[in-house]
Amino acid sequence: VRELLTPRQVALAIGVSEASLKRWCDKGLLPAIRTAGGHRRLPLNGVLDFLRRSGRRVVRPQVLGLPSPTGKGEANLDRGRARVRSALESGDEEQVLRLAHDLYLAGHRICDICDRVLAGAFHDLGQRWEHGDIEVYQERRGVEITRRVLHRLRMALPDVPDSAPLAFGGTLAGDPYTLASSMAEIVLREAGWRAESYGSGHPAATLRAALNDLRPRLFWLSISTIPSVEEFLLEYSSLYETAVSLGIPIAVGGRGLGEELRREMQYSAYCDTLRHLVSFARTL
Ligand code: B12
Repeated sequence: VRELLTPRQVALAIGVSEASLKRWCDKGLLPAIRTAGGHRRLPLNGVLDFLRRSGRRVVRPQVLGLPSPTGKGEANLDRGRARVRSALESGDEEQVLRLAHDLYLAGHRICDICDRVLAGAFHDLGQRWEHGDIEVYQERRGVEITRRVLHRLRMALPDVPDSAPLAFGGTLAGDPYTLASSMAEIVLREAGWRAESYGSGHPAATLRAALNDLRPRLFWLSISTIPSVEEFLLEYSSLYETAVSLGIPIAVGGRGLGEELRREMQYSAYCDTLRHLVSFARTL
């Protein structure tokens, strides 16, 4: 269910008159729907998209359900990474949410926010954990915060039509890493795909069944850790064969895929980053 706002709320949030706002709606600059009584209602994701494209600032982000002062803050990806890392470490969810939205409203693509800011921050957190600078609970809490922030980012994106091509993916059994697959979902949604992450820990057989049942236009696998290389190669090749027989491209990525292992595998695309996934998806 989309969150709907009144013209008055949106005017207040952006700091313009209600009359200007209604004019923008009539010109089609801002998507609006009409209630049964004929009143305009604006979906939150349409408002955020408008703000992003027009470069307008949010004066009262609270009205849009965003933490104050979202919309006039961080616009730099490298600084964003350091600030997200520090906010994740201290468990400051509002700050992570604010930074992610600031970067989005500043016009950055979701794939860059994911690759360079969020994944970058986790890379730094991992190193800090390795050196004993932070506790495991801080890292795990950070994963939960990021999961919720990704959900909010997904809600902020423009709607994807039912007719858009389907893509799905996840991780194989024994691989508990969930964030990269959730990120693949939202970067593809930003690119106009009906993308869904099916989460982690799938036996290859059930993914083969999903490919057969749903016939997506693209399938992704995130591979972060591999308990047994031998078993992985067997499971993976069964999946690859199914995908190929159905004409479904398979994109793989993740820390678990070293050069040597990749030589033993077949795939349609190997991606270092989510940005690569978006580029590959564009060619399909
Ligand atoms: C969070 C985390 C966990 C969590 C994950 C929870 C969850 N729900 O996801 C849990 C608790 C499972 C965990 C456990 C462990 N972890 Co851990 N973990 C991390 C941490 C901090 C972040 C991982 C993450 O999610 N990053 C965010 C994602 C988005 O980034 P990414 O994985 O780099 O993915 C990017 C690219 O690879 C690519 N990508 C990935 N997949 C795909 C797929 C496609 C299709 C595409 C296009 C792209 C793509 O795009 C992403 C964005 O740029 C990393 C540190 C790090 N360097 O990342 C350590 C890290 C991976 N963990 C580590 C360790 C040691 C462990 C444990 C062994 C700890 C322990 N003693 O229990 C266990 C092992 C678990 C297992 N079964 O393997 C080490 C691994 C060291 C090594 N050489 O292998 C790391 C590197 C930390 C460190 N510096 O020491 N961990």
